[in-house]
Amino acid sequence: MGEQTLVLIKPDGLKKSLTGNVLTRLSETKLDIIGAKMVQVSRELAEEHYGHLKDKPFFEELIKYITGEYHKKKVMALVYWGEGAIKKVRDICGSTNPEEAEPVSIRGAYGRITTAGVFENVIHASENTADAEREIKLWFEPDEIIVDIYPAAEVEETKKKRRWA
Ligand code: IDP
Ligand code: MG
Repeated sequence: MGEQTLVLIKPDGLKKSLTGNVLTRLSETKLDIIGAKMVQVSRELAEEHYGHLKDKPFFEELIKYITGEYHKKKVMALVYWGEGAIKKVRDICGSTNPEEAEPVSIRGAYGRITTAGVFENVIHASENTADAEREIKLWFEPDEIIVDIYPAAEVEETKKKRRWA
């Protein structure tokens, strides 16, 4: 059965021009990309995404890292879809701590630990199906994903939005 997972190329990955390398590594999984976009991460989005780590001593540094304070103020967000997507992507990412990650994994090859103690590990990938659902719904609107992975409803909206002038 197909499943989906959220991938973020974090600000250090973009600053180090690793987008191509990371996408090439992920293409080994033969999974489908069903959503992709660049995002400037607000503090609000960062705190929501990493809400489960709020009590950790590195939380404030982590928020600064993911909002791009140390690199570029952008991340690339992707949804990968296919059989065993969550595990396949996590395996290629490697361990959370880049010093403990397999040298040939993305984090092992490109990650580092800063002197402030942040694990700059290039990539985020959902850990399980519940996290994947929460994270994909946080980062993407239904119409930004080309497969109907979760139920969505049509709603009447009067919110202002920008169009090309
Ligand atoms: P994961 O990204 O492998 O799922 P999580 O425990 O969910 O790991 O942590 C989210 C992010 O927070 C990590 O990717 C890493 O950037 C950072 N992080 C996690 N643990 C530590 C730590 O012990 N020190 C510093 N940063 C950490
Ligand atoms: Mg995690």
